[in-house]
Amino acid sequence: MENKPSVVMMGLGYIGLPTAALIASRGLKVTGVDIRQSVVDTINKGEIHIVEPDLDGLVHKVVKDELLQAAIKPNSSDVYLIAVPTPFKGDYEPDLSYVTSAVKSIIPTLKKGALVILESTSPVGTTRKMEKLIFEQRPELKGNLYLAYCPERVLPGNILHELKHNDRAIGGIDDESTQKAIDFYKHFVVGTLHPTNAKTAEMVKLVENASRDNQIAFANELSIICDKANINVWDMIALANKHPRVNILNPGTGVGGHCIAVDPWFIVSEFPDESPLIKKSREANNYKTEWVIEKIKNNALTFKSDHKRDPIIACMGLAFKPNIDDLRESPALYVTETLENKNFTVLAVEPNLKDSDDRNLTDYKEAVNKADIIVYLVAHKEFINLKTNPNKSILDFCGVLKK
Ligand code: SAJ
Repeated sequence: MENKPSVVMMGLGYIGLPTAALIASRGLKVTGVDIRQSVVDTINKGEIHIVEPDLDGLVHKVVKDELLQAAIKPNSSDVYLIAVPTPFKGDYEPDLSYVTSAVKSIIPTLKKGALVILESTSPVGTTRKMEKLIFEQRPELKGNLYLAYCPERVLPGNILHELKHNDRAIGGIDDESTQKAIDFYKHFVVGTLHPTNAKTAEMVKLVENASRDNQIAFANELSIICDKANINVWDMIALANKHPRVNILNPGTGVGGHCIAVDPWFIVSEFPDESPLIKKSREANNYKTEWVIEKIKNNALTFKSDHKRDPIIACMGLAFKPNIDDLRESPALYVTETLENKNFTVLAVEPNLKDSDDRNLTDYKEAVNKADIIVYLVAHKEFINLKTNPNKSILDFCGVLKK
């Protein structure tokens, strides 16, 4: 029988919990650690605290089978995975306090031959910092500990499938660490596992999201140029994309979510002189959202001078991307709230949110009937082919009318 290592997962968020459950479903004993007692209690009941398709059934099963158990503190184990948040603080500086505190809490439990893998999005050099921190307190482990960085790259909404099937870059602090980490991921990943070093793996993760940010910035800039030139940007991009080697992405209200709008700053903050393009892309995508707000305001002012009254504005979509209910870093939400704060009469529409405690939502059909100005901010499926009065002013910032 193959020897299955025991695993500690530090952080039971939207990456840590699905990963812990998937590993447990392969027959490995996993202790999931989270600093929130409520999360620990929920998981030990076989329930979950995040929204992700199919995760509830899987967690329920592995907890019942006693393969996954949640706890406040880590225990001694063969493999440690760290999947805690790395937000940014102040002037776009990465905040490594969660990673540092997770590492500090595993240090007393480490035994010789243990493998520690960092999965959290991290600035280049973080794995080395983690190594230093560990050996400062446990010098006797030098030469007897394996350390690697292996970023996750899953898409929320499809996490369980992508965790198993996506390729992964795995970078150890030395070749033995890389190989140990690859052997471990083979327990639950069927995608190809690509060996590299820790620094490269750290940069790979940041660059994936910076690359997408840059490509979206290009599309957003085109949308502003085309607006001035009175060209339909969606038609233009569709035609340009007929070229066999051109693939322009979709312009929109801006870039949201907790990854693409955040990770590029980790490169910029560390390499400020070398990253003007990455920084400019971030700024261009943020600017696009401000530009959208100005467009709506100008439209509202024109309406007011024509009709001698304030218009009702329907803001169609609040989520950060189509067909989800996630409002994190959402440009559409920012547009809607900015208009509300400036005392415009706004009907907020988000068909993916049933009822919102802190928000007054309007049904999408009712909103297009009542509104004088209809603003499409997110290309939700409900808005495609939605019948509207052709005499109303319609602003489509997400190309939903072209779908
Ligand atoms: N967007 C556009 N135009 C496009 C595509 C996207 O404006 O053509 C906008 C979306 O509306 C949204 C934002 O960009 O506001 C990001 O959406 P997304 O679906 O592209 O990405 P996320 O943030 O849900 O997930 C990303 C993924 N990264 C890449 O595609 C490079 C995912 O693989 C990562 O795992 C995740 O970030 C992460 O955790 O880093």
